[in-house]
Amino acid sequence: MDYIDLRSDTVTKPTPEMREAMAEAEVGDDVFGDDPTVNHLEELAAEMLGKEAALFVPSGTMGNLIALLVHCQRGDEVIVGNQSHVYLNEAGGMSALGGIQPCPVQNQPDGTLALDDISASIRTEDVHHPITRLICLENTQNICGGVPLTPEHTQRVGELARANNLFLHIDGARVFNAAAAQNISARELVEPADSVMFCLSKGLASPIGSMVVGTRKFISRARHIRKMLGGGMRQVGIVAAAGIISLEKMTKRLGEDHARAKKMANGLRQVKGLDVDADSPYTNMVYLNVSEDVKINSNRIGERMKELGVLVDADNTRRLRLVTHYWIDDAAVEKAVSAFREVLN
Ligand code: TLP
Repeated sequence: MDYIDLRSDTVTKPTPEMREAMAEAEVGDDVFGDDPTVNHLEELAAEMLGKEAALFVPSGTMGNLIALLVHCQRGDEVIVGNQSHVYLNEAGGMSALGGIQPCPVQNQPDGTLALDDISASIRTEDVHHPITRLICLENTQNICGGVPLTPEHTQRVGELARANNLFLHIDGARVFNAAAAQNISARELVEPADSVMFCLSKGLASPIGSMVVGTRKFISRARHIRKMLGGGMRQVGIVAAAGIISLEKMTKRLGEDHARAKKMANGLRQVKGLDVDADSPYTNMVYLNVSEDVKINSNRIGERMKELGVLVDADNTRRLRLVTHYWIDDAAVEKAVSAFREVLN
């Protein structure tokens, strides 16, 4: 059965054009720097993000970890959102593998970190204190609704970082969604950042892979750490070929996913028993709650939806996130809304 899969945009399978490019990709040993397709992808990513250099990495999690390991020494502290992926969903890698301590600051409902909160979290010079080294932003901010951070906010955080001799890293897993939603370039959005990680394997539909971008010096250190983590890959142009299509083509169509998320949210607002968040969606994520008066639990909702051909990521809470992507067309949106209506009746 071909499911309508709304669990995440990570589920996107490669497009037929990607599969063709992958089959025909020119390859070489990328650890030797010999893979022309990877080299092309890295140049393209650096160019599009307005940074000097880029590195192809297996996952967003490894990309964020590499960036943190380049910027920080053991015992350093990183200011992160308390709802950020790097803090909540990366298996504690920064502490376990880097000896880096996260300093969580509350994410505001709009995904931002309040400048006063950041300032208050920067350690003073004191023999007792860890050294604050880095501020980490997430754009789009996933848990806060897939909300895009504005270039103005990013600029202000960048200024604060510079004034305090700190680095700024952006977890831009979905930075092209953030750019599309605000009708600006990703390059403009990440201008104040020293490093950015973004994913090819989410809304950009590649099967695998993320990119880390920054200065040449930063990327050369990052390449070393990628090897240390076991992320040096060989004839990986096979995968990078899809990444090139992600950057050249898929970045231009994300508005369609955002429009379909809106259409889905509007449809679900008519379904009794579902409370779609007031401002949802900002990009490709619809966030909603199952109302308290619905007696069936969310696990059961997930099972029933699956029987009707729709996959949703339902755990035991009443909160649901539905994500649109390349493989969700208008008919899929309509089918998903009617499946919810049937299950909740
Ligand atoms: N996010 C996944 C899950 O891990 C939650 C998802 O379905 O949204 N940064 C952000 C903001 C992310 O949302 C994710 C993945 C990552 C980093 C990690 O990327 P991968 O999965 O490639 O390691």
